[in-house]
Amino acid sequence: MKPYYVVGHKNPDCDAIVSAIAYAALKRKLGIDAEARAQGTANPETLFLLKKYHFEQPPVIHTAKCSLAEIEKDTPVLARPDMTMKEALDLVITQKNRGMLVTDEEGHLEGVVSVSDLTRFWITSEENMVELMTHATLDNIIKVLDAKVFFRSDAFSPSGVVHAVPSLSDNPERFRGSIVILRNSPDIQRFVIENRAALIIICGEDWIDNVTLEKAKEKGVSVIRTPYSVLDCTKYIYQAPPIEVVTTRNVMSFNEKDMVDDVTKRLAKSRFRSYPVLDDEGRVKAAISRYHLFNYEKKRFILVDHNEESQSVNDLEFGEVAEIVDHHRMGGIETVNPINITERVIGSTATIITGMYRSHGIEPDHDMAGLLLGGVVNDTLCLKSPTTTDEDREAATYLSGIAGITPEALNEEMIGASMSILNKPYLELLYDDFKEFRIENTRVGIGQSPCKSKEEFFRIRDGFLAYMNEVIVSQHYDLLAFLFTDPAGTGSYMIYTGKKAWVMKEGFQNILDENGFAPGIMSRKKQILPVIIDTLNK
Ligand SMILES: [Mn+2]
Repeated sequence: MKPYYVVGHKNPDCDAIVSAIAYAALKRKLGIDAEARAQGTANPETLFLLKKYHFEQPPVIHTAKCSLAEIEKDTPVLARPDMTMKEALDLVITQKNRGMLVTDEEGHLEGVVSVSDLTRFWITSEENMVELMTHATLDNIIKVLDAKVFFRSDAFSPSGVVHAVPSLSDNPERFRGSIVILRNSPDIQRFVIENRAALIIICGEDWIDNVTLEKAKEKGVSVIRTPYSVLDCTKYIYQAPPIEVVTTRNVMSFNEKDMVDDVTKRLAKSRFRSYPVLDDEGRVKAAISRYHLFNYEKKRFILVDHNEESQSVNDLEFGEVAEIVDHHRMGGIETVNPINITERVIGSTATIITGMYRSHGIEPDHDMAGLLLGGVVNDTLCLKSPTTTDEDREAATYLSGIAGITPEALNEEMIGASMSILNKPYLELLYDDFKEFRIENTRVGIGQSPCKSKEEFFRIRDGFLAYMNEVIVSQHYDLLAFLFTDPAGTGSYMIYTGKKAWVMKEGFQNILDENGFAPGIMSRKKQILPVIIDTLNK
């Protein structure tokens, strides 16, 4: 079974990362296999928090689709090219007729051998049988016949013709270079040796007279003895050639990184039963059949700090949403089965998760409490954002007690670690946290970023405003506004432009000070948008 993946939204903030880690840990404490994932790298203040409390950054997940590496497959039945067809048949039969993958010494795929490849010769023409047998080595023949060697000639090069139980009246020409299966009758043996057979195979008695053997050595004819009957011997000897002779090459194969849905499409055009799955070096890792592609276990997700598909893992429809824990507006996600949703009007998802620890009677340890506290203070601007509730404050007090640090002190440390807006390209700064609204016929865009100090704001203001003026022209906004918000939660510096810029000026005239600072203003949704709507409708 795959674990549940607990994952926050795209472009992850601190709350998204913290909630994923903390909720996955809680699930595991409750005996449920869960792992945190992230949709991107954590920002600098989150990385600081993770390091401070000894957590790893969650691995990044790119898609809800599964690759072949992530689904169940068959263990491949592997064979080397020099294996005899008999060994291959025996193996295939014990493996319930799955195909065999032929590889070189390093495991690189050379081709596929199916049961039909191994048995086709039974119904083929005599010519083909002869051709096939020219590939049989003496070692392979000895192996398939369990044979004992009386004499082996170094110059074994069979014509491919096999004779069984010849008679003295046969045409002597027939025996040159052939393999002859016979019983222990010295006169026949000598007759065949005299006519330069390549090999004689003695069935039955384990014995050859010295005179005959000397003659064989003299003429360069190999002599072996098998315990099998003539009938079995004739059957098995045709299974002596190595499987490389019947290997199908250039077969369709897949890389373990290929996505299941792509593979399914490609398989629809092909008719084999089983296909090799390779790594990047072309080495065989597994075998896959249609069964695996239509019956695989999908990835299951627990979404935290978001509930909208557009903010969630790519290709979410290929996975399953099992649960949602969030504090945003509902954005419509469809599920196959009923699921648990915890959707609260509250300052941070970390607060909700803290409540879940407590309701299960599990106290977060020192590090986990510090982590959760970081999530709460970061998402609520140190409990000063208008979205902050009593429950957030209470959770912060509780976590603060365990972690041994005040919310303010932790927030300060995180702000210290955060990236200065002066180091960000304007484009990133504008769009990293950007929301667009359409009010009547007015197109409004509002961006927001934490800003550590008044000095930073003054240094960036003019240049950034000029950039926003360019964006207004190219993107046709009627109003473009930006909030530089104090992460300690005192308020925001505001700049705005566009032909409807008067809306901001008029709407906030009683709030903005001479520096463009709006004390206590931190929320677009709760504090900016309502004013814009009111002012426009006046
Ligand atoms: Mn949040």
